Amino acid sequence: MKPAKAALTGLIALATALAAGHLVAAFVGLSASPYLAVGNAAIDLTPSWLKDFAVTTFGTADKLVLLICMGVVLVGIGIGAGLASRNSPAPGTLVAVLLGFVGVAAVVTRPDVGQLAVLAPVASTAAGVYAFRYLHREAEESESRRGFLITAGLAVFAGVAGQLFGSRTDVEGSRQAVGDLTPKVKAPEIPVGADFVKDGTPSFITSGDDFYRIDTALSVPRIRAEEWALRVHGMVERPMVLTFEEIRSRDLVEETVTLTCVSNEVGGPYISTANFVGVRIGDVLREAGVKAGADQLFSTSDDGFTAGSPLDYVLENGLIAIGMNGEPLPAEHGFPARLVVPGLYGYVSATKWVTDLNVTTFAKDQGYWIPRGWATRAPIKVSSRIDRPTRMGKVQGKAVIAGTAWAQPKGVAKVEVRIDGGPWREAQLGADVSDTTWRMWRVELELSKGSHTAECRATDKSGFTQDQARLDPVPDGATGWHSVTFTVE
Ligand SMILES: Nc1nc2c(c(=O)[nH]1)N[C@H]1C(S)=C(S)[C@@H](COP(=O)(O)O)O[C@H]1N2
Ligand SMILES: [Mo]
Repeated sequence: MKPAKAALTGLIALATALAAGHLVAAFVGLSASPYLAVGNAAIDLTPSWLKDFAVTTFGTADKLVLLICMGVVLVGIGIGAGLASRNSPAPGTLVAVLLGFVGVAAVVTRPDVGQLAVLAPVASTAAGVYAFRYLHREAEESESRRGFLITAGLAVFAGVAGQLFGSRTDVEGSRQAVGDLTPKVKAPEIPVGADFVKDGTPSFITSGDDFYRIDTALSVPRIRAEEWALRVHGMVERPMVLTFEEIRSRDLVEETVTLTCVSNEVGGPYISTANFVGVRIGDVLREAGVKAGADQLFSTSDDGFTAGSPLDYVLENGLIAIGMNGEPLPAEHGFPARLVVPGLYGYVSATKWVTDLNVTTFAKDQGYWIPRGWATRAPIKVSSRIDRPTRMGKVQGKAVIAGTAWAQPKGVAKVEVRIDGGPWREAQLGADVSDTTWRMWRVELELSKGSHTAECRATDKSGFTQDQARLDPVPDGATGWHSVTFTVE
């Protein structure tokens, strides 16, 4: 068999296998699709250093990079298997079966799919083996390309059909049907002068589209509010199951909260602010009746992600949120419901697509990131960031330095700026909105022409000034003063 034909045999068989798996997954749960399941398993198994490298290098595109890398590896395997089978179909068949095992293993270890899910990788393996052996025979017996074209066509059809059926869960329709979420207690209006957008800070409230997104999900969980429920159980007197309607018909409160990711490097972008609407976690837990001895609220997402928060803290702070900026939560940010706890980094508190609240102990249960090297307790550290000038940026005439500072839940009391290691100067602060949100700042300086370095540091309302020592995000959040070098022209 010609090498080109042999390679094509492997490639088309592989595409057929993946497409067949994707099509079956559309009916048993899209995350059972072998490609996505292997990707998700890879994310869960990735050693922390590699994950940190991926996040630092690719930011939130890390998952796209993973899918592309997997694609490249698979194309390599497909071509390799085809070439190895020039004399006999046995090697390619073996490769198909081995890949099938990987798919089955990835799917059965997914926490977010039912028992039927295994049908997807099984169908995938069967289709792969069958297609490969069929194409191999065609290639040996005839010069015609018909068999190849038909198989490739079927693969494309199955893949597209799977994608269409799999995403048919009408999340948008369900969001629309939720309609207005009118809080009984509204968050105070954001006063003018809360941000300095003209000077380069972000706007005080981040829109849903601009809100940073961090999660381990390769495909956004698609859940309709009508089918969703929240289970509250564990060390409680009265376990409960709350439907979406039951939550929304309670007295809703609105809070302006700045969410912060522990992976944020000094000066990094993983921080945003929104008006969240929901019910207080404490109200629900008190109704369930927390038993003595419990110290952790362990929340689980529909996709298996888990987070553990200090129970005493969430009894007083935080929401089971169903709304964001006047609308139901966007799908990427947790629709139908998520937790939002001001003052704790997202990985120990902000579970999106939350379906389960377990009142337990830190000794008994560990959240997703804890065995991966991150701290069990992770209150947000006082920090500040220079937004303008940007690194290596140019400033004409008078220099305005502007940025952001945060110290949830204590609140920011002061931000200082110094130039070229000189004396600290106090910056003008934006209007004080809430201790659970960030605070913008600006300072105007006359600087000589040439290169300068600005540094900033924030002090919280208890008088604590952020640490100068540069620490990495692992294990419990970065520290250090952000510094930016720029040129005055
Ligand atoms: N289900 C789920 N919830 C999650 C995560 C996740 O990976 N899966 N990541 C957490 C982390 S690390 C952060 S910082 C916040 C980010 O919330 P956002 O994407 O709405 O900004 O969500 C938290 N909730
Ligand atoms: Mo995070």
